[in-house]
Amino acid sequence: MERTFVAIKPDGVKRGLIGKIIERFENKSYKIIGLKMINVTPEIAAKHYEEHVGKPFYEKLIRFITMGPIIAMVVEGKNAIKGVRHLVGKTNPDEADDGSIRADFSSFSTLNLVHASDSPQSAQREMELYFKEEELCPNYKNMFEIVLEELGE
Ligand code: FUP
Repeated sequence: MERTFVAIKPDGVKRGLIGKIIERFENKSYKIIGLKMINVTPEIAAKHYEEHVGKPFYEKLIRFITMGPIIAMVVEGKNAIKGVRHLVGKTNPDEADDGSIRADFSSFSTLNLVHASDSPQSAQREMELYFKEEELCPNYKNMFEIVLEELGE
């Protein structure tokens, strides 16, 4: 099973979409093994988005992610990195597939609700930025795992 880092950004929290967004991941089989609400400090924001330093949208992105609390999560499941990105949808909600979170809930790239790691390297880096290993709870089975186990898979 693969792990990825997911964050519900301040717009998702303020709009009361925490439950609806988490439900999308759980419905698809992914297991939440780490979850907390935090205020992102400018220092954490700078580390998180270091690849975007110098881009025209960088300053706004940092201001936005530090504007209010986020929900930080570690999500586990089969091909979780690619699968979660698919559920989240393209960066620009107007280009995101119908049924994806960004397409269904936003029209603005700056207010696109969710962050999800884009590679195994970023997943590792971002999980370590937001979570200590002992904060994770991988020691339970969700219903998908239970049924698969019954099938002998
Ligand atoms: P994504 O991987 O889809 O979250 O997108 P990126 O890592 O490329 O960009 C990170 C964030 O920068 C986006 F979620 C929103 C912001 N952004 C803009 O505001 N405008 C852009 O043109 C590109 C990104």
